[in-house]
Amino acid sequence: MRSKYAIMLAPILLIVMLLSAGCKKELEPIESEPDELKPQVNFTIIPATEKDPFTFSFKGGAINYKDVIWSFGDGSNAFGVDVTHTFKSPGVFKIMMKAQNSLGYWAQQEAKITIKAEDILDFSVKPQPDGTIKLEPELVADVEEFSWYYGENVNGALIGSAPITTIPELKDVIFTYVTMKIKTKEGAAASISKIVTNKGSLIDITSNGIELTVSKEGNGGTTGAEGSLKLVDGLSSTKMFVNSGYTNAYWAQQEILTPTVVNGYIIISANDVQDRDPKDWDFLGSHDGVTWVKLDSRANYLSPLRFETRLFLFDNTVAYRYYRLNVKAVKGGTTMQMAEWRLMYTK
Ligand SMILES: [Ca+2]
Repeated sequence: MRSKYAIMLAPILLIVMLLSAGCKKELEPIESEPDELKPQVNFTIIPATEKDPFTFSFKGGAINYKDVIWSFGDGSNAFGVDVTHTFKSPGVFKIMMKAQNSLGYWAQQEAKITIKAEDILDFSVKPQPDGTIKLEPELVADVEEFSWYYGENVNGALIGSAPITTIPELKDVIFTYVTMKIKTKEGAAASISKIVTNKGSLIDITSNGIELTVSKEGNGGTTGAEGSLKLVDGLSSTKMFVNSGYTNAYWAQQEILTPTVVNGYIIISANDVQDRDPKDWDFLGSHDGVTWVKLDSRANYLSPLRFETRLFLFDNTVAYRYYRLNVKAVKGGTTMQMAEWRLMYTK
């Protein structure tokens, strides 16, 4: 019996190290070998079906145990070796299987499940000939309930609950957020939001990998607290600030690694001093960074609002590699600032 225990100890210790989990119960030092062999566990995760992306089967392997408890990282538990669980929302969940014998010895294994809303649901934005905008789900999951909202989440005004829905042409605003929420037969819910325009949904290209160059660097240099990279960092709370010597001849340029059709851009005003805002500018495209085509032009475009997101759309069907914002005048003075400048296209 002694030799058998010694033989069994080696693999058990290995499992303890691998799983950081096996353990003997505390406060009760065991002088002699246990009467019962220590538990071992392992499990595999099997997604239910593509139509039900929230449900998983957990096939456990356990020996030398009395009880098995699972925790799914969403506040719920289950008992038994083989279990099935439906998560109620997207998220990152830590799964843990723990087996315990009658002496209090236990072993456990952990794993992680990630459920992303964007992998499960999407919707298309289709402008109609009469100006209205059709919203149509594109789904992987079987869905029982739909709801559509204005805004970046489900707290906005309810648009409707039909699978395919239509909103009026945008007249007072150039863009609006729309959120689609779905609920599955198993009771799981998820939502996804898009920026909607009269030309389709708005896609931000700036985050896809661009190289920024500027004719005059911002405060503190490229990576400074108010340097040029703050123009494209995705944060309206940070700004590029040319703190002296703005001479009505500033440009910023984005090189897109894969030439892409751009038919819009966003400028977000900075936190303070409206005089520093661009007032007159051109937006240009180029294949080679040498010869430029003017795609959009704005004059006397001013807003007293701070941190304001302004979207400018224009017609373009050519995929350029370079896009440039050529600021020809600020509201006043010799300094200039912008919180963000982002390239967009609609689809
Ligand atoms: Ca910024």
